[in-house]
Amino acid sequence: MTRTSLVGRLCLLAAPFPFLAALAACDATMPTSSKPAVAESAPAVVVDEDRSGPYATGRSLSFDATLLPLDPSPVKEVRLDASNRLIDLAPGIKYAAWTLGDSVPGPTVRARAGDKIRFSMTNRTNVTTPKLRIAAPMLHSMDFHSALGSPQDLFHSIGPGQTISFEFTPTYPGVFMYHCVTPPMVDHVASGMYGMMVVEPKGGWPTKVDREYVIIQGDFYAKPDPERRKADNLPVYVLDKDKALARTPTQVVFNGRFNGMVDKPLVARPGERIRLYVLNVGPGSGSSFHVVGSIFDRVWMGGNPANELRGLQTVDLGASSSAIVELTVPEKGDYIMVDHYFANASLGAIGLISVSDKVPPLGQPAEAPKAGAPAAPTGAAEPARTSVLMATHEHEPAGRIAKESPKPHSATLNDPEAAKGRLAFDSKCVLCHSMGGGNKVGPDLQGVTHRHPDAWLTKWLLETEKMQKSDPVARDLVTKYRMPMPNPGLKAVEVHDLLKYFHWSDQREGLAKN
Ligand code: HEC
Ligand SMILES: [Cu+2]
Repeated sequence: MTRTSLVGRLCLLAAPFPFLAALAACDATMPTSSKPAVAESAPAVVVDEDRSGPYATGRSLSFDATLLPLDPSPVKEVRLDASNRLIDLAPGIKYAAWTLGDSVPGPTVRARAGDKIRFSMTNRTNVTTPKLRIAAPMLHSMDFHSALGSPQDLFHSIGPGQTISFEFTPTYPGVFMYHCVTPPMVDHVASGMYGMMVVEPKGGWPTKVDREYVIIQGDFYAKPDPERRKADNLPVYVLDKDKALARTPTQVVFNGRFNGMVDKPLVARPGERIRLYVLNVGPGSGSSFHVVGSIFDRVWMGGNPANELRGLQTVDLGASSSAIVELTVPEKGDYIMVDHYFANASLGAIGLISVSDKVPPLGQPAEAPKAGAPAAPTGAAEPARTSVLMATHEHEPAGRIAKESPKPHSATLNDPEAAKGRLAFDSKCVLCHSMGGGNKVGPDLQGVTHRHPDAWLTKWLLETEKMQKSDPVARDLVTKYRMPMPNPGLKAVEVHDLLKYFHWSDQREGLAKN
């Protein structure tokens, strides 16, 4: 009982967009133009059909930073539905995201030049689910940068309860963005409606690597919900349009999470060669992608091996620009992936490649997956894939590598002030302090409320230099830790929130011991 309407008819005014010549017998990196243009594919079809079931399906999809191997089938069914979903953008920040495929970023599509992509999308933005979704019914669409065709036809907007389907055949290899293209575009992209499509050359990549990962950088502009809605007792955040237009992000993140891959590092073994598929979505920030401790042996701009550069320290990526970078990680250590526009790194664009002998060798699945452990990197068979899928979809708290105690972090924190304090701690203090994970540059702050009264802590955080000179307890600490803590530059209210967080953490610790 579906009414079919050919969207193409609505777009008669749109000038026909000639298709470029397409592949068949083409060189690995370029579609050949020696063949006549391919026939235009059938116009997109829109039907009034409100489908249920999973929001993202297809054997070519990866739901995590780990890029799964190519699915050999020459026809790829891809379904990515438009949805609204609260995501854990940063500690204490439940952001009301708009998505394609129900995650930010959407799942990564992997195909080969010449494959047929059979795409469909249902607009499911009228669904409310307690704690997870706040309905925000509106038009959405899908624009694959890897597709050639009339935008007015393929990338047509559909309303809630409608389904659009179209087919296309990617011709150029590369790392392409997909996104919602419904106006105002800045709202839809800044709210999370984007993802990556990887198109391999016909003959595969010219180099061999041990592991493949996806890094998608995007910026967020969050403000507290004017309607003061809550989820899991935490305040909901929504798009701050003024900030988006001014290009002053509140978070800049890899793969949809503030400091995402610090919590849950990518993994490799010493000496391995890694291929990173890097996309900077924007929409407001550039990215100067760098990996501390390594050099990009090869860089393919746009992800096309025809555009090869060698021995680079960074790749500079504007909005919707991409690259494949290959690097080796010579010895064990934590290699830091960072946007070298450090303001962006401080807003969350940072992650780790954790290199150690403990990582299972290739082709050997990880032993019994420990709770929260990073998923088996390559060659993962079907079960691993499902678990990756579920982990991403339910937005479980990311597991930490065991060197830091996960206890206080994975617990729910109901007091919003304490939650803000934890957010401040995670962004401004974790470089030098842990909470229960042992001393770093500065002391472990677990138990700090038992060591100092609140008045002392407040003074320490606001007038750090003065205390280091005049207060005997502070002087002893400086002597012991051999480096004066820099004044963290906090406002009184931030100090208040931090103390709330410290008390919460110490109370929990007390409970755990009794
Ligand atoms: C660049 C490193 C660095 C950063 C960043 C930093 N600290 Fe410190 N912190 C230290 C060091 C080192 C000490 C030990 C005293 C000293 O040497 O000044 C210290 C001491 C402390 C103490 C006293 C701890 C005790 O056990 O007596 C507190 C409390 C503290 N820091 C809180 C914070 C908070 C909160 C933040 C974030 C807003 C922060 N620090 C950021 C380095 C740092
Ligand atoms: Cu949209």
